[in-house]
Amino acid sequence: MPVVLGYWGLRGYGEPSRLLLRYTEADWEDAVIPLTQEGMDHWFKEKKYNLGLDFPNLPYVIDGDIKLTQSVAVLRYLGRKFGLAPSEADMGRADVFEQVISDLRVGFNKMCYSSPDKYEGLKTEFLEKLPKKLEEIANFIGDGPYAVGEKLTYVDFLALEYLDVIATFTPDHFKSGSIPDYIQRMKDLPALKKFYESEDCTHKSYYINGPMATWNGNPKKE
Ligand SMILES: N[C@@H](CCC(=O)N[C@@H](CS)C(=O)NCC(=O)O)C(=O)O
Repeated sequence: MPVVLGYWGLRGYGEPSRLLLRYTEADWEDAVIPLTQEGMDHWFKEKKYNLGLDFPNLPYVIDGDIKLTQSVAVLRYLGRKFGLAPSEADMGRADVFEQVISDLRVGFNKMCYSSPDKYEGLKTEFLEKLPKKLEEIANFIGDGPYAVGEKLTYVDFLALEYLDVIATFTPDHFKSGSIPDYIQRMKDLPALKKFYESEDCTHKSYYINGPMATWNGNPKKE
């Protein structure tokens, strides 16, 4: 039975797990819930409470009897399953990095999902604080090649996606240095390269955030 990953037809909080699964080339099902009225009704009225999830939400992963939600818990589970967990010695640094990248995305989303009247103020604040945060992340990654050193781990898929999203929002902050090198190194991993370069790469059509967000990353508008 393939691993099933359920999430909306957008990048959002589900994409790091999708990237990890694409990297493994495992047998997995991308259970996409379309962003249509029908898709949303189907999720909220029929599916959400009938999958046996303890805390019904999106994204979810179902792997046989294992049924999990919470995007980072899902990603960690997949990391352990596919040999992408950090070593015991690197676990502390991986945990810190995971939280740093998650905080960055939460702050970014607060701005993106703010009402249009608050958006510009929050954007100015976000962009003012960003260089320091990126400098710390760049120093942490250093020459890598991966976030916690030689071994590729699940936190790299979180960082790849969330840094790439912020680079889409503000490309000027990602012109050179160890972060763009790191993003490119990840994108060049064979299975990921195939995905990013494919004709039907979902990043060419998927919104980054929900369409209702003030900044939703609609690729057709970028
Ligand atoms: N902390 C949760 C947040 C999950 C969440 O907010 N999911 C949103 C999309 S990003 C959703 O639409 N969930 C579907 C629902 O509420 O049924 C996580 O990281 O997974």
